[in-house]
Amino acid sequence: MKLYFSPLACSFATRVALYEAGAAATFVEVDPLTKQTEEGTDYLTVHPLGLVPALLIDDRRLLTENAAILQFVAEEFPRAELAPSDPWGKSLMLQWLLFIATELHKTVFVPLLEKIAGPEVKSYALAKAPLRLGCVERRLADREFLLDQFTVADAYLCAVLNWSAVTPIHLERWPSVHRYHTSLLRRPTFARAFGEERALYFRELERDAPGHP
Ligand SMILES: N[C@@H](CCC(=O)N[C@@H](CS)C(=O)NCC(=O)O)C(=O)O
Repeated sequence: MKLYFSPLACSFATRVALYEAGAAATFVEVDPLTKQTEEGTDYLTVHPLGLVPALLIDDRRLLTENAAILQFVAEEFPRAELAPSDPWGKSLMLQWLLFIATELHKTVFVPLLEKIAGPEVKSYALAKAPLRLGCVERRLADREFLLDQFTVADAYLCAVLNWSAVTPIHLERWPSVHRYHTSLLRRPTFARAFGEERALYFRELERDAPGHP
């Protein structure tokens, strides 16, 4: 399997899921600005939207959309127990994956991170944060993970919460969310993925800085 990723993007969740699963995978960096892969190819020929993650499963199958990829990894490696096995638990995990994707990732964080989004767009996104993070706060008040066990939804939520460091979202305002995020980053697979991608992220910033040849 080959994961196309950009450092500390939402593909961070897939990397963590692959580490948790003990999957044999290679990782190909995509520059989000130029859409060039580290292999020297144009990523738009892999994924027409140029978005990460994309998971090349074999020479016939390419999966896109983080929620779908995360579910695939959980199903493909059942012994890692990265998802519940009962219908209710599976549906709850899907509920959280979709909530994270649509209500947090795309509604709140993308506009805050997007360089071309103007102040009105950013205020709109910021105004959406308290209700949504409040939901997560209540969910996590008396539990370690989103569900009764660690799942790939936790990997996705962590990837999104990581972005609070570079946005005006201060997680301390939601103490259970803050505790959860801090504790996930201590988990060995997360710590490994974070350390690896953080180094690549700083290289990416340097490479894409204005004036850099
Ligand atoms: N719907 C996609 C969205 C993925 C997405 O937004 N990826 C971001 C990184 S977190 C990206 O590749 N952005 C580059 C761009 O917008 O050109 C999914 O859930 O996988």
